[in-house]
Amino acid sequence: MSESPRRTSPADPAAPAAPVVGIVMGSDSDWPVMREAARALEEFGIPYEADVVSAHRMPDEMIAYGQGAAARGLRVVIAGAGGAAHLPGMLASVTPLPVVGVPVPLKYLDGMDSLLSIVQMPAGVPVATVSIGGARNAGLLAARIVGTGSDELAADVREQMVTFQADLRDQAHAKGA
Ligand code: RP5
Repeated sequence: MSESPRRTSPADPAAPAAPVVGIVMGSDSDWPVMREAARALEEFGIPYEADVVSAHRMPDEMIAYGQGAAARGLRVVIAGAGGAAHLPGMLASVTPLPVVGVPVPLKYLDGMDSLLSIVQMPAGVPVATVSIGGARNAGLLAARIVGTGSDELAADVREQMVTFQADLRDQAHAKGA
């Protein structure tokens, strides 16, 4: 793979802002899907971090990531995985933060296995699941969650979201014209 998810998004590389969204995935191979979440956050200027934290291959690191996420200043976790996709649900069980799950489609079963693994959570352990391969919406949902805050970043995201939605409306009108 030419690209790796191991990176953050400093708006100003000289003074990197602390990430408020954590993007994690089960494998490097999920990055081509998951980078759309990163791109959405970049559009809104939201600092994020991205890394591989596999529920099955790195269980201790995965638990440590979930347990430490809020204390490190993250406000949302976006977790993507394919197949027996336990990462989002396991993270949701150990963090008080909202977790957005992205079902990553693999070679077999068209991502239905990933979707059902992520969406069928027991009551009490919620994961906000987006569509199969829907990492862009995961990024946009995380942006909206960040936008519920009371700080400057949140106000800025809310303002941008209004413009973003107006653009969507204009594009829909243009298509209908
Ligand atoms: C899952 O297994 C990962 O999230 C990935 O979608 C899938 C395949 O992983 P690799 O074999 O490509 O590393 O845990």
